[in-house]
Amino acid sequence: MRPPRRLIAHLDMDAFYASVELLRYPELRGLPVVIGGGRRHQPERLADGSRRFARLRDYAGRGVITTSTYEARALGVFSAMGTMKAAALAPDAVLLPVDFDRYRHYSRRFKAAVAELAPVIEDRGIDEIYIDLTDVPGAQDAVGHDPLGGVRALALEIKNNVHRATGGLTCSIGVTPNKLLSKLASELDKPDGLTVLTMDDLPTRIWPLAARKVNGIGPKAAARLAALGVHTVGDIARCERAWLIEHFGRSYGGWLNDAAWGRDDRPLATHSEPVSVSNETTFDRDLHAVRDRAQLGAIFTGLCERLAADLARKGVLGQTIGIKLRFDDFKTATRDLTLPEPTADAVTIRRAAGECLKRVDLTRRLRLLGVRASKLMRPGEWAARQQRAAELAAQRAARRQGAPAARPAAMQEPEASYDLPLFDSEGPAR
Ligand code: TTP
Ligand code: MG
Ligand code: MG
Repeated sequence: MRPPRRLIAHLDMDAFYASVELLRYPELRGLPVVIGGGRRHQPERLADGSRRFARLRDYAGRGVITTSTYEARALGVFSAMGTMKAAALAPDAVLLPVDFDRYRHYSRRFKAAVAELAPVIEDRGIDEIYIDLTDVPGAQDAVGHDPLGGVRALALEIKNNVHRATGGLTCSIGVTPNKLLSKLASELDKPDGLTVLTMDDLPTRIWPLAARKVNGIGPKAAARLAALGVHTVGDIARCERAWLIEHFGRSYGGWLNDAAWGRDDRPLATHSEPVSVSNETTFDRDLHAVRDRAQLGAIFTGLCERLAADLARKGVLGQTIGIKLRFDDFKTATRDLTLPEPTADAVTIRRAAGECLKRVDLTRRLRLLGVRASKLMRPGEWAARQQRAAELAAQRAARRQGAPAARPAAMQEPEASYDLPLFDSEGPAR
């Protein structure tokens, strides 16, 4: 049997904050509305039961718009635009204050509605998620002559469930073989869109898009591409991989080539990484730092060894090592120490924890002892950071000498200012 083809969806809510506001102010449907005011722009209840809304023309200040309805977008008003500038474009548009609690509430609701139908979800922020539909029953089925009929029906069902669970919010979904393409596809038919693409659709649907649309091609990279005459995703696809690498470094140049050809095998990140790993023990009887020194020392070392093993099992290093003590009067003390580099080594952890212990008054007897590692990172992450720091230092040194630096081998990478796609620079996810 052939392995199932990957079916990855990206779902993004339509004009999210604005749409949530329209649920409570349905009389604003069809009007240009922008979200970005403060408390003083709260709608006023009039004697006859109707509401009076603030208008953009009344706005004075330096705020920016968080989002706008599609009617306001038609007037040129978009996210991140200065509110005064927006007021010049659409003076009659309704202005509403931001109500994050409400948006978070609806965010939880729509995600729960999706999870009822497809549980493998990567949370990408307040209004978007990736969903792995590969193994959802029916997703691989053909319907009539449509080989993608099953997944199309499933995506529609997800849209309907979101609509129902939120009391009327719409979203747009893109379904493709991977996250990179789905993120692009979900935007193609916004609002209330559903776009299902295969690799065959690459030339017609993806290549005409501006390079900047690709998640991982930021403004700087896009400008540099444009200066080289490369404007669309298709333009990138037509560039030789070696040429891209020559101009953008091995990692970013290679990635550009892969991205333009729709190659991306990143799995969904379905659980958030732990913030810390810890280990603690409560003693059978209270122990004294001096009188029970040997026993305490053994317990302490054992805790550090177990912590090191836990870190290794999770495949992470910790840069901050901390201890926790609880005394016979139930008071708790914590101390921590940040190391010059992260570790998962028992001896290093034991030494750092020992340093922390020296900073605690140990006259009272102890009930509990714990060690914790935080500031966790993957070994590769640390290596990449180190390399990056070295590159930056080399660039700075070169600039000081006023010469274009002879780039050392380790600098076949793009400059730090590029918007690296690998892989968690998807920007502030919304
Ligand atoms: P987006 O999904 O980028 O935008 P949107 O949902 O408003 O509209 P679209 O239909 O195009 O998806 O962002 C989600 C929410 O995040 C948005 O409703 C408001 C907030 N946001 C900001 O606060 N500032 C910003 O610059 C952007 C882009 C969004
Ligand atoms: Mg959105
Ligand atoms: Mg979004």
